[in-house]
Amino acid sequence: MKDEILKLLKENNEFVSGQDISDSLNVSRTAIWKYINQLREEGYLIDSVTRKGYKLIYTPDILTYGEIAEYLETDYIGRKIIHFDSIDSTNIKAKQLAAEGAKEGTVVIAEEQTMGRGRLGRGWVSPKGKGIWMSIILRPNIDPIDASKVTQIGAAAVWSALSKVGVDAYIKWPNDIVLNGKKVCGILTEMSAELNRINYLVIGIGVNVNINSQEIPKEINNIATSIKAEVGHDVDRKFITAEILNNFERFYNELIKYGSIKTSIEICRKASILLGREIKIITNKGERRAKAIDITEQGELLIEENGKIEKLISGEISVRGIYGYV
Ligand code: BT5
Repeated sequence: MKDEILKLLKENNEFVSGQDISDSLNVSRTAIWKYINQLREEGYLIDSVTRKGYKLIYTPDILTYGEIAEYLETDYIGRKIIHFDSIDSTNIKAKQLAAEGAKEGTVVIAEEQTMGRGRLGRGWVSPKGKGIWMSIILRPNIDPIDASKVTQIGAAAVWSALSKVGVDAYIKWPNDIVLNGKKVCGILTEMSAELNRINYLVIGIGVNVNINSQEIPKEINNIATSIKAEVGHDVDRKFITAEILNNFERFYNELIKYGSIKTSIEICRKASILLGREIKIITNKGERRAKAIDITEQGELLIEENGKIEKLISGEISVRGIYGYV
C-alpha cells in the first residue's frame, strides 16, 4: 500500500487530498497518515496541508521497490524487494530468507553493507548510498554442478545494463566487471544444495556506482574504481538496478526454460577482457600461465597451456595491465 500511495503522489505534481487517496486505493485516512510518515522516515519530503492533502516535494536516492518499479519490466525477479538502510551483508540476509522459504526472484538490497563479502572469505567495500549492493534469491531446477552458470548470467546482465547507460566495460571471467582496467563490479554466487538438487542459490551483485575516487579505500585504490570515478558524474542507481534485474530475468529464463545460457555467453565472450591473452591462473596449489582461448556454452573458461586445452569452471585469473598486475 505504501508503494501505491507513493505512486499516486508521483503521478500528481499537485496536492492530492486524503479523501482522493482513500477513495482510489480503498484505504483509511489513518492508514494513509501512517504510510506517509513511513515514507518521510525513508527520506521523502511530503507536504501536508489541511483541506488540500499531500504533495510530494522531494524523492530520496534510495533503492526501494517504490523507486525502482517504474523501470522494472520483469515478471518475478525484483517484484519483491526487501530494502535495508544498513545491513551486514545482503548475501547473508538473502540466504537466511531463502532458508525460511522466500520466493524465487526475491531481492535483498541495502544502501550500505557493514560486512560485505567477496569470495573465499574476502571483504567487499560497500559505502552508503554509493553503490548497488543486492542479492537475488533463485530456486533453479538444475544440477548443482551448473550453479556457476548463474554467475555468467549475472555478469552479462550487469555488463548490458552498464552498456545501456553508455558505460563501456569489460567482463573478466568469472565474476568481475572491469572499467578502464579496474574492478567496478563483483559477483558472489552462493548455494545450498543436496547431491543432485539445489535448495536455493543466492547471487550477490556489488556495483560501485557513485563512489568518488578519493573515497575508494587506499587498500583497493589500485584495483577498484566506480562508474562516477570514470565518467566524472553521478549516474542513476535506480535505473541501473532495474536494468540489471530486467536483463537478469531474460537471461535466467533461458536457463530454466531451455537449459541454455547462450545469450549470456555471447555477451561474456564479446565483452571478455581475457580471450586471446596470456593469463595467470592462481589456485591454492600455486600459479600457472596459460592462454585464454574461449568461454564455452557451459560458461567454462577454455585455456591452452603448452598445446594442451583445458576447461576451468571457476578460478582466480590475473592479466597483465589489469588491476595493476604487470
Ligand atoms: C567478489 O569477490 O568480487 C564478489 C563481490 C560481491 C559483492 C556483493 S555486494 C552484494 C552481495 N552481498 C555481499 O556481501 N556480497 C555481494 P572477489 O572476487 O573475491 O573480490 C573481492 C576483492 O575485491 C577484495 O579482496 C578486494 O581486493 C576487492 N574489493 C573489495 N571491495 C571492492 C569494491 N567495492 N570494488 C572493487 N573491488 C573491491
